[in-house]
Amino acid sequence: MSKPRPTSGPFDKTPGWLDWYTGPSQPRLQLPPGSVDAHCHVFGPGEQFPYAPERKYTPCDASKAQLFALRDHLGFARNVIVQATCHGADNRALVDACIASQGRARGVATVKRGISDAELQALHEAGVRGVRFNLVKRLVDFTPKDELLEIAARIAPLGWHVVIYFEAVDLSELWDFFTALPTTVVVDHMGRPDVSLPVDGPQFELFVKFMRDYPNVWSKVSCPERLSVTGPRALNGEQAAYRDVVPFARRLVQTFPERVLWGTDWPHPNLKDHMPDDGLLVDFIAHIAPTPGLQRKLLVDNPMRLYWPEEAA
Ligand code: 0GY
Repeated sequence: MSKPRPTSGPFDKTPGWLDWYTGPSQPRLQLPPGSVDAHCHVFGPGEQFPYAPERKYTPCDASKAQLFALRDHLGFARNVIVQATCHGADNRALVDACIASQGRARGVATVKRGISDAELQALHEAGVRGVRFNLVKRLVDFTPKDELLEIAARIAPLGWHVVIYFEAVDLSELWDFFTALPTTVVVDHMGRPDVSLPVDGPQFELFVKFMRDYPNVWSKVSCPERLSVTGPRALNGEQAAYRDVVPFARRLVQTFPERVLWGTDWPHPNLKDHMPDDGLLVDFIAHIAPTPGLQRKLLVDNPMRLYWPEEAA
């Protein structure tokens, strides 16, 4: 059962905001030891880490302590915390969470072209290993591509990568920009395919081609709750949730087993229809990565190689 969650400080939640799920179930899927939740966020708390003036939504608070409690409950060992647009390019909440994790969280930040080398170095020391270019028009104002390419060139020598978030219909237009990036490139949520279209149709084939032709491109096979059209939802013990998303995610996991990542996306910004039970979301993994070997790559080997290479096997 979910109960209303507050936003602290001088903020009011966006009307209709869905709060993260209270009391997630214990996953039935036994995660491999050392599993990484490679896509999640912290929100505020607003009174300590104010939301950015340019934000397109105001969430309920979702603190580092709440994130770490979920990590432990679900059976993950580590987190990759991704800067959410409600914090703009102010990475203080992310940095605070990474430092507090004592090495159990890495970060993906949002930076502007004016950032200094010393600021980049401080982010690195806190645990940041990538920057996020969010190109979803409802979430951010437009940033010129030359500015993003300049940022990519600045972060490449640090060994960082670029995380890109975009809608499937925009991939062809963004192709030349994406393929010019000099680093590993990690796509959020499979590039948001329309899962009511065929998994072997032109839209998803273009995404598969992107990964096939560019070995530096990885994908998160996350967010079935965002992509699903026909469900069923991960609620009330449902063990076969989001069936319409399974063929898409499974295709990527089986075709590119070394370049896929998975994350909860907790606390699930901007969901409109329902808030999933995070324990059941973990159970979804068994459908898209059906063998222990694939699960180990998806949840341990791949994220460790990207975010903790000094510890990777
Ligand atoms: C996600 C998805 C969304 C939001 C953001 O940074 C963000 O605000 O990424 C979304 O609204 O689809 O990955 O958290």
